[in-house]
Amino acid sequence: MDNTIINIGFNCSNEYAYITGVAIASILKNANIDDNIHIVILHKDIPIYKQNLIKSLTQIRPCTIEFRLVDNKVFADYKNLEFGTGYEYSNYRLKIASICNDLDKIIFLDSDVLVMKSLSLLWNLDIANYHIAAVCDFGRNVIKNYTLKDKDRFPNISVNTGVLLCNLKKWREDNSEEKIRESYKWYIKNYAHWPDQQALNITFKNSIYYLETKYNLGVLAYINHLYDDEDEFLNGIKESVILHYCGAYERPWLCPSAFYAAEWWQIARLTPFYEALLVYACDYKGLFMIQDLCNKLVSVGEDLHIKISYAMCKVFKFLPFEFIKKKYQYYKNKHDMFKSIKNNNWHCHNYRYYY
Ligand SMILES: [Mn+2]
Repeated sequence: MDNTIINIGFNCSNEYAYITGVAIASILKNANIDDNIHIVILHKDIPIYKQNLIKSLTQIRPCTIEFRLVDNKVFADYKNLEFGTGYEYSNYRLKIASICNDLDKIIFLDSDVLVMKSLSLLWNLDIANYHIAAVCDFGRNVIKNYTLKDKDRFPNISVNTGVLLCNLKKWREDNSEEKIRESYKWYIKNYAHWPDQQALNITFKNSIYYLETKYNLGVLAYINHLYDDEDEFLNGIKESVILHYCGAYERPWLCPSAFYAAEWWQIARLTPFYEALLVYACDYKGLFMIQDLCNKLVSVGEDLHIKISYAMCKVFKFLPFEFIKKKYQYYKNKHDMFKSIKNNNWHCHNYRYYY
């Protein structure tokens, strides 16, 4: 393995700084001894004292940690309908090729990840002929149905962009940022959800290198039955490289009793902001936030699809076919979960009884 510098990028807000810090601590704790790591954090508002605390994570293991201030004005065209203004930083990854114009390649990660192993194998994959490398999205059928009438604009299998390996040299050669901007503008005119992810899927439709599931494992998505193919997750978790706490709202920093939260807190304990994270988790407002978000999730209308599929499987489950029984169980789980959300019973206090 060569010893080139592994560039790893994050976008981050002041509010998420320590959570991103835990992701960084996990990279450092689990790196190989000869990994040469450079971390770039794109931000707009992280105060110096927090930057210094995050930089002190080099005590876990030597590396370089750099903060780059991004001008929000550059993102005036990227209004995020889903989250509103103030969340522009979630789109910073759409312009990494110009913000990081000194780098030819970068692993770009969401803040809600935990890295379990060295990223050197991921880094050394040959993606010279591709713009991005990413893992298939766990709930790609939901996304596919959501945008069905425009299906030709999207790749056959869409990817989750929480873990990205980007060929920035190719982005610059092909003027990809302009294309991403066009995709984004078209998307938000027609749809609301996941605009940054969808803009990348549209733009790089024919230039995606598909990564193994182990590089982006939606642990909460799995426990909430959001995986289209649960075996995909079960195979990937055996050799997990990156855990991703997406697709659900019981994040480990809000719900320390949730699935795979213990692993996250084990890393959090290595950081100088462990106590700050503890206090944050104790804040009961976190629980209301989860309920609120769950109710919004139901309003997306996904539950209608579940309801119909569940009713159909119920009728046919007596037939002697294993796959129908499997589908029935799958939709029953989902149906029960949505029912529980509707009754407002679904947050981390009863989470452990529920599963
Ligand atoms: Mn995420």
